Amino acid sequence: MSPRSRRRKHAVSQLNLMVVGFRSLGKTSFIRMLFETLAIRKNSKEEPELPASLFQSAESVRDAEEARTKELYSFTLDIEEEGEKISLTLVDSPGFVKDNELRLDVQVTEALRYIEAQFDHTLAEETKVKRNPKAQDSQIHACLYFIDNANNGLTEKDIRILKRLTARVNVIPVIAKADLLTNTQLANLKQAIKKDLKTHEIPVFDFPVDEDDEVEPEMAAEIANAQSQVPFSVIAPEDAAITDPNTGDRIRGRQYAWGIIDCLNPKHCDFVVLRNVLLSSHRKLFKDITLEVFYEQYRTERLMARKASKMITKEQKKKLMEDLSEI
Ligand SMILES: Nc1nc2c(ncn2[C@@H]2O[C@H](COP(=O)(O)OP(=O)(O)OP(=O)(O)O)[C@@H](O)[C@H]2O)c(=O)[nH]1
Ligand SMILES: [Mg+2]
Repeated sequence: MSPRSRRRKHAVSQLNLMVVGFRSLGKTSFIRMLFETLAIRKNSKEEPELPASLFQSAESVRDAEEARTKELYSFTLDIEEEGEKISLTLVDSPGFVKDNELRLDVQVTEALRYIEAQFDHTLAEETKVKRNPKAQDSQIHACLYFIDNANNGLTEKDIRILKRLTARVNVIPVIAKADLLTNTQLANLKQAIKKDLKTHEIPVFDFPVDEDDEVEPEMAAEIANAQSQVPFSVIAPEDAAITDPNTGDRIRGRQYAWGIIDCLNPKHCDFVVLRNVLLSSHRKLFKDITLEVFYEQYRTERLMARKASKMITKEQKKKLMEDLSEI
């Protein structure tokens, strides 16, 4: 093995994911479920500092207020996915409020500011004379937008938020708490959301298929399957220990009088498909689009703004000189 390929084999890929959406839709529960299914690398040098919310579900906290995510937080895990080493950062954010337009706008701006601040890190690194080759990529590569399944599609507020988010980040729409919907209701809601996205020309991540790229048939089928599931439905498990009555195995799910939901069963929800899209099949594409489209766009805007402010100063300076000469 050449040193180069050995280096590549050990290379760690950075992936940064964020969740946003209105209050109490299951964002933190989703992060907890994702965390529970990850293969954490034991050889990592330092133990990651993990938030308490990962070990205590909202169901087990009596006070609903206590369970609410109060501020944006992130944590990083060294994981291994299909033989690849990934440094995964998950960013959880406070739920948007529905009944205060002004506050909602501020909250969306805060989420966007966080995303832009990560671009600023790259920008600062790029402009350094001596760049750090080990600089971390903190850009948000994909953002899951949680949609309330109580509505018949996207609301006016969803549309407004999505328009702002899709200008800065790969957005993946998600229907949370899909256990509350029947099959028909879920199918109808998915259709309605797809239609709303199209009508309002909201460019959420759309699983592009590169015609020139030689994709293996198995992979092409996987991509087509993932694309057909958008918006992805997810169900978070309850805390109770549930065992499969046939095999006795532990199930991450929800138990009802009439049966058991297995959150990891693709027939019950799209969690496994979504997880694969995020961590494996589309990981590189998310990163490429973030750097080549969203970062480039942000960088251009920043440079133009800088140039404009310089021009204003020049003009102002000229006017000042003229004013002075008139005295
Ligand atoms: N039925 C059902 N309940 C869920 C599901 N996911 C989460 N919940 C419940 O919904 C409530 C809110 O869950 P959280 O994960 O705290 O929601 P959140 O979006 O992080 O809430 P905020 O941080 O306040 O915005 C809790 O009582 C969860 O147990 C689900 O898939 N199905
Ligand atoms: Mg939360």
